[in-house]
Amino acid sequence: MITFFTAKHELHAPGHEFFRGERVPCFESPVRAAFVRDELVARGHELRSPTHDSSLLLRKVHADRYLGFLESAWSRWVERDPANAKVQPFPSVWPVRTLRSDVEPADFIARLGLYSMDNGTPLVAGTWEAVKAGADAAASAAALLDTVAEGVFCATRPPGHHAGPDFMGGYCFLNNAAVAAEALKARGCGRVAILDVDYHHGNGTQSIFYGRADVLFASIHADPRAEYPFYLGHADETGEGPGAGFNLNLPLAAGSGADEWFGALETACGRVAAHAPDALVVSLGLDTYGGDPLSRFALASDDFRRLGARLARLRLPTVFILEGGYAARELGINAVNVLDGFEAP
Ligand code: SP5
Ligand code: ZN
Repeated sequence: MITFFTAKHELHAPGHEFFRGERVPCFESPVRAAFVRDELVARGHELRSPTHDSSLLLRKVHADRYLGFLESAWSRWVERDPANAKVQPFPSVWPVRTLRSDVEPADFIARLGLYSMDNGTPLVAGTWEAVKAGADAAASAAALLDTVAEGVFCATRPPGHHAGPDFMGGYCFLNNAAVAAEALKARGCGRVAILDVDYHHGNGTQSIFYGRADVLFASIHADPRAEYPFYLGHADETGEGPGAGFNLNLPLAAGSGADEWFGALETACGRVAAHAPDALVVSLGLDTYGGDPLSRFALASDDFRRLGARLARLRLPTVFILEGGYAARELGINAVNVLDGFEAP
């Protein structure tokens, strides 16, 4: 499968994150993409550099003031104190209910809190360049789909599906799946479906399209009562206004097995087919793997072939976007198994 890949992802290589208030090494690290790249090359898939600029599409997906903040965040952080060049900034205060988010504070950490849903999304000097390259890959994949290919993969990191209209979170900054969907719309697709199979609910993608009927969002994920992102992803979130009925959440109990997972996949595929989209975007998280260090589903490597084969039966032009998956060594095998299952005769 034609795959967009660029070494620019290496510019986003934070040293640590927080877990239960303690500093721990980052789960979301450059070796993830290296394992995916190596497996793609070993199995004969073609790697290409992004060809399209996503700037205009990003303005459809994200608020201008959020994009402005993100693009200049590192310069502002280091301007505040040159010693910050060696420090990862984290938010420590958030505008929760009753507090105002319409007034942008002057203080950098206060603005970081305004634009973050958690303290688990470290920002470094190269973050903007890396995430912009990921969004460019999503735009490039959509451009190939209508002429050249039935399936295109974006082997990009960091992931994107937790990033909402005006906030980062869950290792995500720019919502690549939403960029791909908007790119497909701009290229003439009347209806698009996004199927999110990451272990975690794609809260950012859901929120971006929650009021829209043209972009269906369907997601299979761990019940947010027990798992990140905790505050979105319940079954009763079905869309609002014109988007009512165009959001489908299929939460499963943490610990669910492959049978339950593939049962939910059938339901999701049925809803996608009923939408009759012109193209499909798959938020391809591989953290449903039994060996994943963050997650509690139990898919085996062969199950990812089965996932790819089931998606192929939808017979839709499909953009695959890499999301989570933290068993780095197996990530390449599992991701490429999906692609090979999709392309198998
Ligand atoms: C894209 C994506 O998969 N983002 C996931 C963000 C999850 N962030 C919360 C991490 C919590 C760490 N839990 C560690 C459990 C170790 N047993
Ligand atoms: Zn995930």
